[in-house]
Amino acid sequence: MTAPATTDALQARVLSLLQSEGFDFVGVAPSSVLHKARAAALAAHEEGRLHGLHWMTPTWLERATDPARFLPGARSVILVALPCHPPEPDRADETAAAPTRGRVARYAWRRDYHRTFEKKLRRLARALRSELGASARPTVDYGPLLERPLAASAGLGWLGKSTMLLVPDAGPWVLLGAIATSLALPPGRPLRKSCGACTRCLTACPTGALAADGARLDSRLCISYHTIENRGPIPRGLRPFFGDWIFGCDACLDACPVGARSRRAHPDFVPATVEDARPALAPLLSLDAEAFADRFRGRAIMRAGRDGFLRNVCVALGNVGVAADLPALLAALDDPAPLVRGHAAWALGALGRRLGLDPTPLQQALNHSLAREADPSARDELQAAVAVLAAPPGREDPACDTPA
Ligand code: B12
Ligand code: SF4
Ligand code: SF4
Repeated sequence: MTAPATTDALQARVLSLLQSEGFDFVGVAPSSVLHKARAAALAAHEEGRLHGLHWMTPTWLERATDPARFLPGARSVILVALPCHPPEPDRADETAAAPTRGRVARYAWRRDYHRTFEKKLRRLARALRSELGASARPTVDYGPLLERPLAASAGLGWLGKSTMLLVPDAGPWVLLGAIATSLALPPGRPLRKSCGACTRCLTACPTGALAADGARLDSRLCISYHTIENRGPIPRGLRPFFGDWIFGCDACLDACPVGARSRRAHPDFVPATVEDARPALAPLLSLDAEAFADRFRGRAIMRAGRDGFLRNVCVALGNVGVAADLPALLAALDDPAPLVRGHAAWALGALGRRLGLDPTPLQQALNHSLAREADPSARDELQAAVAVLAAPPGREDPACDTPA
């Protein structure tokens, strides 16, 4: 098959293909190198703001800002977005005996968005190849393509101070995908919009991960980075600022006035029950690897891995747990993963102190674990927790008072 004769006819055909896959938000970026985004990304790398994202090397960032290296012969990049701002599910258990619940970022409430996009993008790429005789390569998230600056260049939205792409009417509540193609499609125009004087996301960020002048994020301080990508311990000084977030963080999105009233979400992203969005925390600590996979298969939460996720649950319990959560945390001192044992120890120290509990039985349990603990990092956590419980009332734990 060959492409339609005129650019208008080609554009109309591509648009109709995109719409048939349910993409309401679409735009086309030229395939030229994103020089400004490249410079910004290389500076972020140089300054350590991409800490822990090991694949994002300078070479990767250079490729990710050059669509012609992503797809040789690329002349356009089609950007697509799906809305992801589902309403909170009903809480049926708002009683005194309600379990302590954690919070999952909205994008991960239900089906892994990579899967939703992949299916649609693969079908589209196939149609571009077979029907229009073009070459086409899709991606969602993993790249190498920097999707936000490309989407901004396509006029799909603008880059907010939170670093999120803000789409008119939908705000930051969209997820992105892209298809680079050899088709010469008419590019969109960048929107002439900005955040103006607003700084709500900057103030709302619990850890100060966003630079005060906006548009720069430091992964070392970001709850989303630590709860999703970090495979090791969460820095102790940061933990108290995580609140009840157990996977991702939406604080800078929730604060954004742009698109705040829109409650649109692709059906794949709508939670079935409160457990998808705000799971009861204590029962999660008893999941072994198989039970974790059974419960979260097909969801983005798998990315944290069982040990990383249970680590996050411990931190949340330390921050928002109640006395009824103590048995689950005490049992987690025997978890097979040192990462989980260490964070359970921290949570017991934080919880005991916050609730003003008698420290003696907690210290006994921690010391009992310490006597048989061989892992150096878990030993350090146990010792720190014993010390926190021993500190005189009112004295702040020196390891827990600043985010940095
Ligand atoms: C790595 C990554 C992360 C890292 C961010 C690390 C960091 N320091 O930036 C972590 C794990 C923390 C993260 C968190 C989140 N992420 Co993320 N993440 C990505 C990923 C894979 C790469 C983005 C990235 O870091 N690039 C490097 C930085 C430097 O570039 P950038 O932010 O892409 O682009 C900036 C520069 O180009 C610069 N820039 C561009 N032009 C110019 C011009 C000038 C003059 C200047 C000064 C700067 C400049 O501004 C851009 C925006 O900040 C993208 C997918 C992709 N392939 O693009 C998803 C993506 C950005 N993430 C996404 C989402 C949903 C999230 C979370 C909301 C998830 C959550 N709820 O927990 C949070 C939001 C945090 C936030 N405020 O951004 C979506 C964003 C959708 C949107 N509407 O913007 C993406 C696009 C995934 C997707 N396919 O939908 N993420
Ligand atoms: S995701 Fe959370 S921690 Fe990260 S920048 Fe946004 S508000 Fe801050
Ligand atoms: S909260 Fe305000 S400053 Fe932050 S991204 Fe939204 S509009 Fe921009």
